[in-house]
Amino acid sequence: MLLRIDHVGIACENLEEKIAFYESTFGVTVVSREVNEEQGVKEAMLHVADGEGGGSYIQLLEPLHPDTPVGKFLAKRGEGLHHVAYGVTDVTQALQVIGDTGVRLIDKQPRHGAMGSSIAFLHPKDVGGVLTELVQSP
Ligand code: CMX
Ligand code: CO
Repeated sequence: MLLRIDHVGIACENLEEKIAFYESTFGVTVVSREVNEEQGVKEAMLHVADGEGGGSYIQLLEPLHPDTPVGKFLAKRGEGLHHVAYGVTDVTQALQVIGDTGVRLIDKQPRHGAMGSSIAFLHPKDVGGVLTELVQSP
């Protein structure tokens, strides 16, 4: 069902500072910057590699407000790895199959993600403490 690791989501206090760090330390480049009001983030995608069904990326996330998923995460845990996102062919179908196993779906249907993708989250408490995102590339 999983095609590849689409991205790792990293929570940070200052997006521009973290972009500069990743670019100078790892030689990766930003391919997309977006504000996603629905997810409460200002974000950048940095390209790492190409894979089956799409690329793989580092997603840097700065909260738009304290009362958002990433804002709450920063207040509780500080900067660091926020979620892992797997590429799938069909998010709606993957949600159905995974939901049937009893894992709680944060999103019952796909939402809009970075770069025109469709995304959905699985509850970290049912995935061994890992907030997990499914991504269908456009
Ligand atoms: N990874 C692992 N565990 C996490 C977590 C994370 N990122 N965020 C929260 N948790 C844990 C908390 O530690 C807490 O555990 P305890 O009860 O043991 O303390 C529990 O989940 C509940 O956490 P909370 O702080 O009360 O937060 P909420 O329940 O309000 O929200 C969650 C948690 C996962 C439902 C919410 O963050 C969410 O809906 N996330 C999905 C959307 C999202 O993250 N969007 C931003 C990224 C957008 C993108 O990638 O494009
Ligand atoms: Co993500």
